[in-house]
Amino acid sequence: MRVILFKKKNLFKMFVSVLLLIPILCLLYVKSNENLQTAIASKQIMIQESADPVFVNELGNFEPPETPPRVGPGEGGKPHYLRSDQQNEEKASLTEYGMNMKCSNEISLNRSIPDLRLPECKHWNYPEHLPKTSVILVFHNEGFSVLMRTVHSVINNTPKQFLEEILLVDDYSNKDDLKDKLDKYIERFNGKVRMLRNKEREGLIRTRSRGAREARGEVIVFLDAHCEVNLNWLPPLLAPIKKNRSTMTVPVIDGIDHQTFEVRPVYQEGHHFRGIFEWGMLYKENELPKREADTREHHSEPYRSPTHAGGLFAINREYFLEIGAYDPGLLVWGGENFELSFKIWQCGGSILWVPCSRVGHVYRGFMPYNFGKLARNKKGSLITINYKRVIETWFDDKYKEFFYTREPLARYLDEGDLTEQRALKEKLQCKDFSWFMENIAYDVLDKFPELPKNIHWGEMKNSATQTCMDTMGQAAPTLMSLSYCHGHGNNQLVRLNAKGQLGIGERCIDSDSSGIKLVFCPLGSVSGPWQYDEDTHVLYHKQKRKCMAVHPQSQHLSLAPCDTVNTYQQWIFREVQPT
Ligand code: LR7
Ligand code: MN
Repeated sequence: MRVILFKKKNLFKMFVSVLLLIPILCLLYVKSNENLQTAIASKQIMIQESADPVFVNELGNFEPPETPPRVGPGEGGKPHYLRSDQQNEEKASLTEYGMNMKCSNEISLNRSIPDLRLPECKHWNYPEHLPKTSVILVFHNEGFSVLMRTVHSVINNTPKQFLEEILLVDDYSNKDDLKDKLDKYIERFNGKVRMLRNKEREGLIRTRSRGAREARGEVIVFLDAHCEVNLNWLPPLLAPIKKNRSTMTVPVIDGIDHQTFEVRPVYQEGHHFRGIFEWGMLYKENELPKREADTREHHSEPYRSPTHAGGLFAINREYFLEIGAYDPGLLVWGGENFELSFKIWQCGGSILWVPCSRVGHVYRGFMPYNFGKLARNKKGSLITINYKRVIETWFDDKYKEFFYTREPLARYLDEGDLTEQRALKEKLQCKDFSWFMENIAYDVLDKFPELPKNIHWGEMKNSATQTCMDTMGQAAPTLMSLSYCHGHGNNQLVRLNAKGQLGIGERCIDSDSSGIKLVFCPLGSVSGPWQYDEDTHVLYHKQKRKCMAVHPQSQHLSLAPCDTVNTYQQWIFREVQPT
């Protein structure tokens, strides 16, 4: 046995070395605190290597160590309310950004948000080696603090070894604080955060394709510039891509309130939804159909989805470029989510939604920017032109008709040259749309059945008042009104189909005791109560056995006993033209 005897001299030596050690230890402590968030996230990767994530039944290596909860405005994802004397500034920032930037500015860029994952998610082990990722944030005139909170949240919640870079692509913003101040700010990330700037406004779609071309990671993840990622968000997105490079993965997108920045789970726990569409190409979500649910073993495992909302997803970079990135003919905003989804599915890839990856997104109150020169001030029709490009490329004739029935003015719009898109479809030997509808998007027709032809569409003018049916921009359920016939369609574009459904946009017209109303169409049905008499021009309600009428004095719309010679009950449909 060795006995160590401390001599006085030795004791002194020890004392000196302990003194020297203290600052070193302090330094290490500070350093490790800086890296704490990253370390927490990295802990969540598994020890054993396997291309598939493994589900372990005991609570494995996934619980992050308890840290004292942060305190301050908005911490824990709690709503942050401003004082009443700040209301003017609050309103101004809402108008400028479509979200309460004044509120955001008071919340830490490193704030904590609640872990919204299913409890089961803590039991998944992900492969230790996963592809390195470029997180691409394209932005146009975003608020500085919201944009930077997105960056901080990615840095804080992403295992370092998987993050190649965060690539910011500025789509020609003109706000001062997004220039030098931003360039200076990102220096603190020591090259991890890189900036590209467009020389002119390109719109989000082209800007993302540019980001993809210039990114350095094997995988790219797109996020909107107002997101906060949740605990261990990235490995669950990367694992399926590692297994199959033509799989695109989509996180579950939680809500961040645009006024208070409260973080709220998007679904009630235990429910899964997937992305579908209606025939006017409005994006919808549908509870996971049994046919897909039945293919799964664990409640928290990824599932197939026909499409996605657009903003947040991960994909192998080279694969994205091989399938042509986004169609370069799509302008600014809208429809690119469908283009990419149809292309992926029809050309041999797949889209998985990943319940264990969760990201918060600020849903704005309204869109604060215009579409710039590219749109020639025609917002509405620009999005419809994008939809038309997408359906003319990917739909079969039968389905194209449903789109034109639901969006009659689209026939007149110029979708531009599709030669290259069709050549790409040929080159990649893509399947037709019926295959997609039968095998992947089989729940679409349950919710939005085949559309019967329109008997009439256009503005619907009353013969007595010479005014037109108009929603006045009100959301359903609301009473319908009459107003000056402007001939532009929009809120006056009424369609009557062969099964008696009277619709405006995605809504329907029906009647109750308060009058003629704009209502939600019954899901899964395309028929309605109306019958139009081509000779007398009255609109007959088959169930209530009355006719649509205008009250001569109040102009109120309601049902009245039919009187075919009364001009207040006569309606003339007139087709309109796009403007
Ligand atoms: O001209 C533009 N240039 C840009 O760089 C217009 C916008 N942008 C940026 C913008 O700063 C933001 O970072 O592009 C991103 C998306 O724009 P948003 O946030 O104004 O769009 P959104 O959230 O209202 O719209 C959804 O639909 C779009 C259709 O083109 C995109 O696909 C968005 O990414 C998409 N957002 C989401 O999917 C988030 C979650 C759910 C929803 C809706
Ligand atoms: Mn957004």
